[in-house]
Amino acid sequence: MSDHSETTSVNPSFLIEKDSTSGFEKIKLFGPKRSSAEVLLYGGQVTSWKSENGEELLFMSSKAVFKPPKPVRGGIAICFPQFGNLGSLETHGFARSRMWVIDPDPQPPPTNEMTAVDLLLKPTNEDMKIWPHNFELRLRVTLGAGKLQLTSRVRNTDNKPFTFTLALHTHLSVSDISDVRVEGLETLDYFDNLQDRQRFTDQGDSITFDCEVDRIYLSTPQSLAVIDHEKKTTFVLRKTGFPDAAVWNPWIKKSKALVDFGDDEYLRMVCIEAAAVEKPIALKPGEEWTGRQELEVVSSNYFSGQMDPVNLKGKS
Ligand code: TA6
Repeated sequence: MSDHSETTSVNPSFLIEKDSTSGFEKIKLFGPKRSSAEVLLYGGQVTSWKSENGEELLFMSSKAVFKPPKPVRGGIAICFPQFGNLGSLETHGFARSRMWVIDPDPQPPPTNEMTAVDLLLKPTNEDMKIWPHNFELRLRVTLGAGKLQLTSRVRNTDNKPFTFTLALHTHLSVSDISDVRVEGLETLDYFDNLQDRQRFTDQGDSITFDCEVDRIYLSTPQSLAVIDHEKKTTFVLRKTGFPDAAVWNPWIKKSKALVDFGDDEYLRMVCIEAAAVEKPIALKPGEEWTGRQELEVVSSNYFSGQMDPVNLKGKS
C-alpha cells in the first residue's frame, strides 16, 4: 500500500490512517523493531505484514483495484460466508467487499508483547437479501515478533441455524515460485479446482510449482510450511479450527487473464490458506465458531523436511 497517508487518530497499540492512494481507512499495528501490519477497514483485509527488518512478507498485486465492490488482490482476505463459487453468492462471499468497523466491544488486549486490533462485520439489509442470516463476524489481527495471527469468530445472532464455509485467502511474497516448496500436505486428499473440483489423493513429495495449482487439501495437519529456498526462509502456518488448506498459484495463463494481477506476478507469490470448506460449519442460534491462523517466518534450515509425514513417520 502507498506510504502517503494522513493520521486520523492514535490508539495506544495502533494507528488509524487514511491511505491517500486508495482512500480507504487502514489500521497500522507496530511490533518489535521495524515490524508492522496494516489492515483495511474495507474487507477487513490485511494488506501488509513487515518483518523486524522492514521486509514486506505478503504479496499485493501492483494492479490491485481499490474500488468497492471489487475485492483487493493480495494480502489476507476473509472469504465468508462462502469459499469458492459453488454456492449462490459471489466467489469467496461478500465479507471481503464490505466496510468493517473497529469492534466497539473488543476482547482484552493481548499480553506477551503483541499488539492487536479487533474488527467487526455485521450484515446490512442488502446482505440479508442475498444471505438471510444474522451474524457477527469478528477478526482479531495480532502482531508479534516474527508472527502474525488472524483469529476469526463467527457468531450466529439469528433465530435459526446456518452453515458457512470460510478461508483466510493468504498471499505470501516469495522470491521465485519455481524455488518454493509446501510441506505438510503430502499423501492427503484434495479437491482440484482445475479438474471440476474432483477429489484426488496427493501422491507426491512436498508441493512444488511448474504450472497452475488450485487445490483444497482436506483434513490437513495443524502446521504447514512454505519453504523459500532463495531467501532461506520458511513461513510456518499453524491453524486451529480450520481443517482444510487451499493452495494456489495462477501461473502464466491465468495471470494474464486476471486484470488485477501482473502478467509475471505469479513468480513472486503463493497462496496458502487456512480453510473450512469440505464440511461447512453449522451454527445454532447463539453459537460461535473460532478459527485461527498464525504465520511465523523462520530460517529454512529449521524446518526443511520436518513437515513431510513420510519423514515424520520415522520420528517419535
Ligand atoms: O484460493 C484459491 C482460489 O480459490 C482460486 O480458485 C482462485 O480463483 C483464487 O482463489 C482467486 O480468487 P479471487 O476471487 O481472489 O480472484
